Amino acid sequence: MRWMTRAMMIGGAGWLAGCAGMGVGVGEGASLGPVEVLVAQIEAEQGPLSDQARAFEASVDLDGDGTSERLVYVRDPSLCGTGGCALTIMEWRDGRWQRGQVIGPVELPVYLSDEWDGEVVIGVTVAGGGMQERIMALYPAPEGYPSNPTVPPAVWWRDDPGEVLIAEGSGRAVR
Ligand SMILES: [Ca+2]
Repeated sequence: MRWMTRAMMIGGAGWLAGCAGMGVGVGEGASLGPVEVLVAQIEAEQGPLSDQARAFEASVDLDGDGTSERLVYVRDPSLCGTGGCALTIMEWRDGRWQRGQVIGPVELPVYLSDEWDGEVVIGVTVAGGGMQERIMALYPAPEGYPSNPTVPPAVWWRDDPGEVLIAEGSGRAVR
């Protein structure tokens, strides 16, 4: 990768943008970050995101195995409904980022609890659709986290939700 770094320094942002596009086309997934992998998959399935698309991400070891997962939240008018957008758990497997569980609909912020029984409780904000805004706690189960935070087994998190994992203002433009 050293030549690439050097070329990027010489060639500047235009060259880098071209390279990233080529990387998707030839399957060089190992060089792509979790947001780029997810956005490429979403666009392949649902068409291009808008210019307003923003991505939010946070790194956390959800299962305590020593390898961090990434929580990725992509906000775009083409993806999101009145209740919010999807929160995707990206997992590092076989030398590349792969899409894991999808949780939604979710609004920001996303919270992280102290460890619960060795695993991490995710808190998500739910609102919209006539619902009062509240924070729902998602407890991990053997099959994963509850995929819909608006219904059980997600539970209303009435206590202090703890640390903010993904804040409203932390996103970046996807392109
Ligand atoms: Ca892990």
